[in-house]
Amino acid sequence: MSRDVTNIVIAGLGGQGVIKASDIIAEAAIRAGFEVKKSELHGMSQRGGSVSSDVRFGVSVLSPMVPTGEADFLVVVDPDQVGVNRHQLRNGGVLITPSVIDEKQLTAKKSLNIALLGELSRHLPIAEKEWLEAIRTNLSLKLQDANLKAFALGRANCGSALTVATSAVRSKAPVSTSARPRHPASEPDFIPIENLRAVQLQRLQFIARRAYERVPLYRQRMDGSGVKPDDIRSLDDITRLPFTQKADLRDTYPFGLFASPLREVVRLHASSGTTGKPIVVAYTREDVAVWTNVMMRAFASYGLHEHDVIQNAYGYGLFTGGLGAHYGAEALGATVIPISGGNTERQIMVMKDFGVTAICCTPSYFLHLIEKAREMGEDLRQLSVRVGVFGAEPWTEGMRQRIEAESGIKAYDIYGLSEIVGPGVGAECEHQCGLHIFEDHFYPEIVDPQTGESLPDGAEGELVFTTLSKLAMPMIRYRTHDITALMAEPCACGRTIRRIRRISRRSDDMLIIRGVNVFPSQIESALLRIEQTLPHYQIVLTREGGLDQMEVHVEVTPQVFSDEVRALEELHRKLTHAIETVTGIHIHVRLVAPRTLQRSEGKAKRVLDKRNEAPR
Ligand code: DLL
Repeated sequence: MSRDVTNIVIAGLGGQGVIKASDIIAEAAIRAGFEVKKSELHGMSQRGGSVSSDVRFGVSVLSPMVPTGEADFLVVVDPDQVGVNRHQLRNGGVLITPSVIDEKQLTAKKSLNIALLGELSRHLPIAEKEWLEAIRTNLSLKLQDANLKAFALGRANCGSALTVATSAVRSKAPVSTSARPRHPASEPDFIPIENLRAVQLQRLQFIARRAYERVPLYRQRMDGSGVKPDDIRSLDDITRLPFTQKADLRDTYPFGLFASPLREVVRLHASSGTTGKPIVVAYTREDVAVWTNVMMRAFASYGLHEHDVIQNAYGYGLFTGGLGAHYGAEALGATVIPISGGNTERQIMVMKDFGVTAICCTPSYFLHLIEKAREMGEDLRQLSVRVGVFGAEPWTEGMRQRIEAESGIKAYDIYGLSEIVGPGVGAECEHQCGLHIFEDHFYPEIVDPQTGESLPDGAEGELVFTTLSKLAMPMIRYRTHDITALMAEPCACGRTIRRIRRISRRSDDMLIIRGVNVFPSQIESALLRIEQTLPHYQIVLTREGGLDQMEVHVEVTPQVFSDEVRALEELHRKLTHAIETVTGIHIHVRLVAPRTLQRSEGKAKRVLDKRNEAPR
């Protein structure tokens, strides 16, 4: 975030004048010639619940929301609200609480908010006369006198505000066992749980209201199930909101779920559906900023930093992978090579000549890169590349081990989907044990894929997300079809944001073969246990005499392929046995020569379904 912008968060309870104070800051800054953006989060303000407001000013300000951990000033009107808001403050930021004011000197207790503004005003490049004018314009005549006095009291204070080191602020966070120093971009991942839950609730209430007020489909759904945004009083109330499905995006194609007018939308992406029209997703400038922030946090959790050279081989274009990773890597300060997918020989050349230290692409494409490098006489283990950022498709632990052994890099998982933001919804940390969800922006739930009922932590089910801050296209309880479980137990890295287990399958990639449920990931993990195979495979489905048949095509290593028939037969037997054992059905294995199966530059196509083609 540019230091040319000043970030202020003001927080308190309903009735304490938080919003009024933020209006005054905004007006004073406008009078001083700055561009100002402001956003508000109401808890149950009428009932004395928490309220906070962000004010940002500078020469040019893009987003109204202060990113978590980036507030230069945190002004808290109610001392009890310090704890839940401290995570907002950047390292070295200034905390202003009622303790800086001698309240006995206030002529009206209600003017505490304005006294705190007096203290704040001493730190800001805005002349006193602008403040006084802003107070006069925002308050009725009868309140002006007491408040102008309160302002003067705060302004006369001398140096009592606290400059806070973030490490002190976060003293409640579990101590990280990791030896690696924490990257500053990762700070929001470590916020105390109770603060995180408070932020989530405020954002959930905000987004439920925005969706209800601006998107007809959400309003109809909520009205239909008898729930109003005001009914969301706790995070558990999220289950009262209706689900959203991919079909809703198709039915409202192209822009029907947008909550912002097109003039506020700065980017569109689209995800090609399996049938017909793509689904379209939209971002305001603020949404792009959030996306950049979570992608930067993902890179930071892999141990990357500004000295890294990142080759971004995710496709640039309507696919979210390319631009999503690009913006995050740039924000980290790394050197980004926007090579996009394809032209594999050039990828190897660039990796070698540009001293690449990290690469982003699908795991299947990386396997292809390893293979191509070998053909070109290069060994990736000898190059400087040490980190892979792999996602966009399911891959197994076995696949990770193969990749790491054959390339010498650390292969990290990254998860995301266009509907929620793109890549950067979740990412592994150095422990490679589940993906941390950036849940300050994307609220995860696990539900039973059949009944939609909520499932407890640890239970496997379908992942559902609610976007907590996306303005252009809020997603309320979006059914991802991705199958996983929430891991609520603390991670050794100390991050407080929860993890999900690696996603090995989707509820809709289940193949039903003669009544038995089979998943491609089962086949992948079985064949990766057998040494003489390459991790390239394809599942071909056919129908013979009305019965489904499954054939698994597996590439074998060049050595085996040139071996005598007996060795091939032995391998064939081992593979058939391994796959039949995990799937429980009779299958055919076909061993194929190295490099016969088609390679993909993006997501691999693991299943070729020919069941509806003319009979063989
Ligand atoms: O694939 C976004 C992305 C780009 C993620 C680059 C990671 C890296 P979609 O094209 O909309 O978006 O596809 C989303 O891909 O619902 C999952 O089924 C699958 N998927 C994505 N990441 C993973 C992963 C991008 N790490 C769909 N593991 C999701 C397993 C994944 N499946």
